Amino acid sequence: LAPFDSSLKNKQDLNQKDTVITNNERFQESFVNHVETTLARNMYNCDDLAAYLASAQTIRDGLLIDWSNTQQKQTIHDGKRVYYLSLEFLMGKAMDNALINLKTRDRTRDNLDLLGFNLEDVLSKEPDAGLGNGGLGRLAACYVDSLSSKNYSGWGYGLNYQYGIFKQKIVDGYQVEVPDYWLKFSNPWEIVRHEIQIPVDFYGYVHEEYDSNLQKNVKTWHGGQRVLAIAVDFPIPGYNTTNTNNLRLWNAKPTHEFDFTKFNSGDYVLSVAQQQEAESITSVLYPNDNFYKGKELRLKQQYFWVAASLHDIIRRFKKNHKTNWKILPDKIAIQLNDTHPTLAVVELQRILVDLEGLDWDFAWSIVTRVFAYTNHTVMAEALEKWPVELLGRLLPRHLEIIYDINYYFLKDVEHRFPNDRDLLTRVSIVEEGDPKSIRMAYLAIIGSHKVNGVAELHSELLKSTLFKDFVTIFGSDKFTNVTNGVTPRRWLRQANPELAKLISEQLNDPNYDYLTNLGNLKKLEHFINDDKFLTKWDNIKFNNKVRLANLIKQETGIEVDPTVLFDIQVKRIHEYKRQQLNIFAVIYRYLHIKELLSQGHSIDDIKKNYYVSKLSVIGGKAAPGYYMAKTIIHLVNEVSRVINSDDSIDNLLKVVFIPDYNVSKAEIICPASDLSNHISTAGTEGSGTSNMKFALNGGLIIGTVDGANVEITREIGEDNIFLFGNLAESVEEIRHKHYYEGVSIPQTLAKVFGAIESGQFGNPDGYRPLIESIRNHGDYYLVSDDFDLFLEAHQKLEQVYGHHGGDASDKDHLHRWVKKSVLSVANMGFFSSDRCIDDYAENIWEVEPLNQ
Ligand code: GPQ
Repeated sequence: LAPFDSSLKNKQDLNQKDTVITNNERFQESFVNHVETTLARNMYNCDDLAAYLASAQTIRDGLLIDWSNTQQKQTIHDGKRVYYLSLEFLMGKAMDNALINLKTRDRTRDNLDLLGFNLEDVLSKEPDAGLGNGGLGRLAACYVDSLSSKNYSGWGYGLNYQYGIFKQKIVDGYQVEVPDYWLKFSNPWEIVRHEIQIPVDFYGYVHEEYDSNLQKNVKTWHGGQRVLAIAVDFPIPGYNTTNTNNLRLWNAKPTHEFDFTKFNSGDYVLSVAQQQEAESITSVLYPNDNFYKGKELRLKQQYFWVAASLHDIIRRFKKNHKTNWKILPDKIAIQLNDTHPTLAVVELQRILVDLEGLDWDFAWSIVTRVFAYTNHTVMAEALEKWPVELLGRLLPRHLEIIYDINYYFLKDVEHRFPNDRDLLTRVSIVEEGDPKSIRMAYLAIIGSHKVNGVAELHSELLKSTLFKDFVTIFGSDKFTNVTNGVTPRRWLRQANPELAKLISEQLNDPNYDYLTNLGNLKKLEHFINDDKFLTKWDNIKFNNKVRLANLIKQETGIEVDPTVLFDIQVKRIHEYKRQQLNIFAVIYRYLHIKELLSQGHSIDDIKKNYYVSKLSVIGGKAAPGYYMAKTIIHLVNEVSRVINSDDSIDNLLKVVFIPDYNVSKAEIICPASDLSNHISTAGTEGSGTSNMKFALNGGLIIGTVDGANVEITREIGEDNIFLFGNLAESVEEIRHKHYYEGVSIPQTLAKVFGAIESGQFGNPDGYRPLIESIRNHGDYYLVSDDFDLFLEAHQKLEQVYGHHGGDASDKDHLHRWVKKSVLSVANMGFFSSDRCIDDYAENIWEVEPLNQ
């Protein structure tokens, strides 16, 4: 059996052949074959892990046919290609997604059954590919899925970290980080391309010499350390199409060129060890989210990745077009996912000028047409500013080029805006501070033809604040918006199979075509008064809550009641995302319930007149060095301990912190929410994407007027979302007031602070900085200002939810919440990442799909 048949040259041939994807016998044969050969085991000692590895190998074999056909087709077509450069790809598990996209999930389940395995058990053995921190990395993963599904020729380029985002353990209520060595078993999805080795240099010096041919001085960089980049490819299957793009991640390896003087100096072992250090470049993902930390190894990662990727891209270009540089921008579009890959701008200029001998201006006109830059945040602490000293030491020639780019840019600005020295200082790529540093966002803007934010409000804020001067200089057309989206294959079909199935039945769409035409969800509105449908819908939500209850039991030992309202906030822990606001409100609710009980109210009375029964779930990782975020995690865990062990409140309130929030857990959590929290201080969240995942799964949102909550509200209608809080336009003024007049703490919040300080949730000393940051240090995130508004929003939504599941004779009330849920889902079509990719393709990359 040869699953990969190189004679399958095109799709027509392919359709006539049986493959492991389409033929049961071939699947089973290949499975057994992989158990016996690839794994060197036999069917009698094949456990679930081995079954996972053998089925993954089998599916991969099938995938490779499409993958190799796609590459061939794209090469022959020779159209414009897109490259998405991202330092993070938060892929999660690959196998279930591959089965869904290849439409072979049911067949595989049956085949595994026959072989004596259960598909779910087998799938659960795959480790998450956690090569990202949060939203930015998961966005990149959704985008590569859509690039394939919408038939674009688009590759991702990133790093193949050996350690992805750490695993979070909770010990005595505190976060403890444990390294995640996700490659402990062989990775069946990776195709190591040992033949693709690209040397990448660091350090060294620049040599300048007169070139008599060119009749000018030329500069050559002589690197001091050389490392090899080895390509590792991951096929990315599209949904309902054979188009299978490539995600190319780099491994760092030592070169074969030994430094003999070192070796001959006697210490052979030390020399080998030093050589081996090269691999450390791709060993670990930096675990910071929305935060810049200027570490030398991180800058090395960035250049290593960018240099390898660009040389690979240029090599591919040259194969077809030799040195016909002027058509480069017609053949290549490169998207910079945040400023992390900004050195690519400099590297391309260096390749064209130093290595290919192009004239500076001609090279620069090519460079700026190739690149476009996506900004994901306006928060100052996230903006990359590399010290000149470090950059100059690691990449001496690149620093010179950056200075030249800056010189020509400022010269042009001065010419067009004479006598405005302040403007020149403000927009200079070089910040004359201590330390003197390079503003990467400015370099990215100057080196790109388009700059986009990730939601309307965010893109507007970029234009009016952070990048204001650049709008003046370049004009506003250069600055645009592409509101984020998520892939409905993973975030609906894979995460919520029951709901996806109900929708396919209801829309009379047995092929699930709506998953690539998400606007079709709109038709669900027709059934808004169909009681039978609403009941089915509601039952599915209940089943998903049971599934989450099981996960919670398994992870924390806590038993939760799936009939209560599930109120969820899962995302990275950040002061700006305001998990502290959430937990303070939970404490307030607890104190109030206790007070009502002490006044003689019964539990039933409280349920009827005050609060619905509720489970509050919080989950997320804190960056290891982020003290305040870790304090918030500790508080949540202590509050959980105290409330959950208080029998006097019955099931009125429970609190759970879910440890180690990751993509796989999100797939269980998102479908199970009645309500999810997206409550960042207005103006701070770029977009948010979990808001979309929750709403797409029929959960309602409590949120601030921030990020993509704005567009979600526009699409689903303001009756179907619970908005609260001060608006972005007031935030500056309020902060100003805090600064000059002090912060006024509402009585409600003061009660909460009092309880915490009394030691009700463990030793209060640890929480002091958290409370102080609000009470005495300016409350930068407006917790005090939004607290009562948050409580009010809860009261309002609980009036709607209160009747849910209540009096069955009152149908109107019974389904009031469920109708909002259906209306949300029906209007979420806009938030498919397919729409985003089409938008980028048309307005930024100027590429068209290569239809199958
Ligand atoms: N985002 Cl700057 C990250 O996940 N990490 C980062 O370092 C930065 C941004 C997020 C951002 O906070 C969310 O609002 C966005 O939805 C997400 O990027 C994708 O654009």
